[in-house]
Amino acid sequence: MKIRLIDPAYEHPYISHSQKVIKNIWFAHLTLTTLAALTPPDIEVKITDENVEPIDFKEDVDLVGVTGMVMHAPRAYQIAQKFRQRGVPVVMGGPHASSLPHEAKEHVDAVVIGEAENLWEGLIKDFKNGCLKPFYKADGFCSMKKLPFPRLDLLCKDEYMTINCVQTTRGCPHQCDFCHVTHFFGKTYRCRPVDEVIEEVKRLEGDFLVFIDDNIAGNRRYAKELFTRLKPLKKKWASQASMTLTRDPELLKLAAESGCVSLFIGVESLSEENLKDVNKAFNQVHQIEEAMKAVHDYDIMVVAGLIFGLDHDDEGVFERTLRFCERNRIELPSFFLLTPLPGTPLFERMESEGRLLHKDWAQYNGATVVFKPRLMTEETLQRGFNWACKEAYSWGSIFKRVFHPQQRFFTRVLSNVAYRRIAQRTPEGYLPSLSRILQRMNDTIPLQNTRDLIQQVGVKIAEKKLLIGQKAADTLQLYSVYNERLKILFVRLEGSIDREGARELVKRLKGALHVEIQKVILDFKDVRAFSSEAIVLLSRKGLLQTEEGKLWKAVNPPGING
Ligand code: B12
Ligand code: SF4
Repeated sequence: MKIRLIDPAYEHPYISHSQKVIKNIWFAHLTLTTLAALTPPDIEVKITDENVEPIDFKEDVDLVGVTGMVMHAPRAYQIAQKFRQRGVPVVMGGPHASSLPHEAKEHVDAVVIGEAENLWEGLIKDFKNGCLKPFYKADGFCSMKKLPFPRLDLLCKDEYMTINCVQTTRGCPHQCDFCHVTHFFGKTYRCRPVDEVIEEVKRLEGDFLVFIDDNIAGNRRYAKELFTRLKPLKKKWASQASMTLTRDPELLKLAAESGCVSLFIGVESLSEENLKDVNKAFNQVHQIEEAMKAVHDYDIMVVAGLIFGLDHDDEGVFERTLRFCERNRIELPSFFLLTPLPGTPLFERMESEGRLLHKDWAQYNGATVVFKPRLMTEETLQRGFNWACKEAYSWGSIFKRVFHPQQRFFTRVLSNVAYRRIAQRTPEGYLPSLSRILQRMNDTIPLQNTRDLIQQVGVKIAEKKLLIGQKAADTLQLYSVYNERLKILFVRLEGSIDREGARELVKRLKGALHVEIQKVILDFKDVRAFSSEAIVLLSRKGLLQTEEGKLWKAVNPPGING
């Protein structure tokens, strides 16, 4: 019996990678090599990764297995159709088929839902006996002990940057709303026995490998043991981890000592509200810069995953995020557009809010807007994203991020050059017209004179037992968000306002006036102290008026709710 396992290619004018790029940055995932290893030895099994070699649709095979993420689904269905037309049965599994098994079943003969470890052999038996079932659903999660080593020998090894991929854990202890991992694995985090991982690593040729885990440090005790055991092997490795890894200096040190050279870290957003919205508040915004520095201190490169299009992202997000990457010398900024993947809580929310633009899965690729963003139009989000992708890999930005006296200088430059090739194919974008204004609006205003500040009094004291005897904050922080759909600029003020601060605020607000802005709402709720001169000035300029219908509208101005 002959089985052909297929990984569909993704055909897209600028997202698909050329052979050259695949060779520079791509590593083979472990899906089909794992499945091949689970196949009984009396069966001839072969793999085609369509990204690197064409499929032979005329091949003499008995059964075809297709995998695929959401974006690959339409191509997977085409492939299935071609084989089925010839009478060759097709089985589909993987992230997409597991999320939407009934949709998949319309295109294939059998669907595997979830992990294949406990199902594949039985499925093959059923096939041999002519009683293939329509669905095979994993009943719980498989044991991580004694997993067969993936059949890396079946890959065209020279077509990838590396085929040295190893998985040490499955799942993730977190549950971010946009992520497919917890949906697929439930809230489990399973670790393979360290001995088995070490054995697998020892068998790899060459000195570089990728741990394809979703979060290699999800269990710190396990990770510490693994890294300690890796040290003597003197390999170099790359992987993915959540930011929580950076909070354990011992773990980070061990990672570096065991050969870690690069980590993909899901930073996702620089907005606390965004992170809270998607259940990722464990990424603490005020700690991000420190976290990046901690990783760099060990000469580990950072590939930072950053998402655009979250509900609190306005037109300023693109420039703000790119400047953050430059300031923190992020080696490889990796921007994604928020993508509601079927099966995730994000998908359910977007669908119930009627915000999905369509269900053309091929467009669910992380680089195409497929939903209605909250604070901007689809077009602004798409163009801003394109701008950020291109701009991040302009020579100017590469220079700012990469030219500093740390190790691995050439690796940093070469990987940026490879990413630049991809970025250059992105269609033209533009920086939204209000971006500069929004950057400037949010700069902190330092206080000049704290002597005559009057603490806010009244209801606040009674309600919050705040302020009496407290020192006033010595800065004024502005949090400005523009809603392109409503054409309103919201400015939340926090800290203290003296006369100079009020002047600067007036200047900035006047400077911010733009044809696009039809109203500015100023929220004074979090202002702890004003000087009387500041109140006079703000009032004279009309910034404390609370009436509707005016260009400026104050919410919680001093002396009313304060
Ligand atoms: C390595 C990896 C990558 C590599 C892939 C390199 C490559 N050559 O493709 C990189 C980093 C480049 C990558 C990129 C992307 N990835 Co990725 N990636 C992974 C990761 C971490 C591991 C994949 C792996 O090897 N798993 C190990 C194998 C053993 O598990 P498995 O694939 O699930 O297979 C098992 C079962 O599903 C089942 N099975 C699977 N297929 C089939 C087929 C048959 C016939 C049968 C019977 C069974 C079966 O059996 C296997 C054994 O149990 C997964 C997360 C994960 N834990 O799987 C994400 C993941 C697959 N990626 C994901 C995404 C979204 C992407 C991107 C689209 C991100 C983006 N926005 O750009 C891109 C797309 C790239 C592309 N063009 O294909 C999502 C997919 C979600 C979805 N529902 O589509 C995942 C699940 C991660 C996540 N956070 O949600 N990725
Ligand atoms: S930390 Fe990463 S892998 Fe874990 S649930 Fe969140 S996005 Fe997914």
